[in-house]
Formats: sequence, C-alpha cells, structure tokens
Amino acid sequence: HSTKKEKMEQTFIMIKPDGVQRGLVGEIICRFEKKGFYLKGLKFITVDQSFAEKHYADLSAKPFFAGLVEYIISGPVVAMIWEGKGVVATGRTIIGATNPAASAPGTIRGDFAIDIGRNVIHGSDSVESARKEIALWFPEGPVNWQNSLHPWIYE
Ligand code: RTP
Repeated sequence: HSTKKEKMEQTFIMIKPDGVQRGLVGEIICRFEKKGFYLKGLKFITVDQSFAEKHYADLSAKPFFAGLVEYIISGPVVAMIWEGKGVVATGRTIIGATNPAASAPGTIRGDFAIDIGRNVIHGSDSVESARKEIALWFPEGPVNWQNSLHPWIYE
C-alpha cells in the first residue's frame, strides 16, 4: 500500500503581502486544496524585519535582499503547511518559475504575477528547507488531523 505515512512530505507555502492585498488568498488555497494536498497549518500574520531576515537568511548576500525583506514585512502574509506525496516539488510546479516572465500559464505566478519582486507566493525548494521553514514559522508544529478522503486520493 503506497498510502504509508513515511511517503508523505510537508512543504511551507506563504502567500506574500501582494497576494493578500490583491485578494488571491482563496484562489491560491483552492489550487492546493483541489489538487488533493492536505492543509496542516495556517496563520495570517505580519512578520517583523528580523523574522523575515531569518526566513531569507540564505539570500542575505544578494543585492535584492533588503528590498525583499521590506516587501515581505510590508503587510500580512498567509503562512501554511501543506502535506502530500511529492508536495515540495509539485508545490513548486503549481507556483511556477521564480520570475513570472518565465512562469508558464496555469501556474500561480504565470497567471497572477508580472514582476519577480512581486511574485505573490513562496514555496520551499527542498524537503530540507521545508523542514527548516516549518520549524521557523510553526514552532508549535502542524495541526494533527486525518483527511477522510485519503483512499480516494491515493491508491
Ligand atoms: P521563493 O523562495 O519566494 O519561493 O522564491 P524562489 O525560491 O523561487 O526564489 P529565490 O531565489 O529563493 O528568491 C526568493 C525571492 O526573492 C525575490 N527575488 N528578487 N530582484 C531579483 O532579482 C530577485 N530575485 C529573487 C523573489 O520574490 C523570490 O521569490
């Protein structure tokens, strides 16, 4: 049976302040939900500069770092944990390429964004960064619940 818990992954997804301001929260959650992924954590919060710098620590040497931090703290974000088989890579596929100019139509960025510095959403780029980001944003851990449609989504 491939429904075993150990094949499940979790990823960290964040709707950035522009996604919230533009009223895309429902649309974005809808895409992950309809795909069959399970929502395991959700919070609507505004983070401060030191928190944003921690989240983007790997990019601290980049020339766009200060602008990126300013953007992320400019308003509330929707922070989420999504769970499912291959959700880290598939989540990135649903989101689309970092630069919306290159993101395919049908992806979130391809459909809703134009500028790289206003690209609506973040998703973890590996299982390891997902683990770190979930620990940072959800120190209390995910919500523990089972989806009753599981056998209809997984064989
Ligand atoms: P994210 O972390 O937000 O999912 O994006 P990503 O992995 O696809 O891209 P990454 O290279 O980690 O960059 C993080 C965010 O920084 C902004 N950025 N701006 N001005 C620029 O050249 C530039 N490059 C990246 C984007 O908002 C990107 O999502």
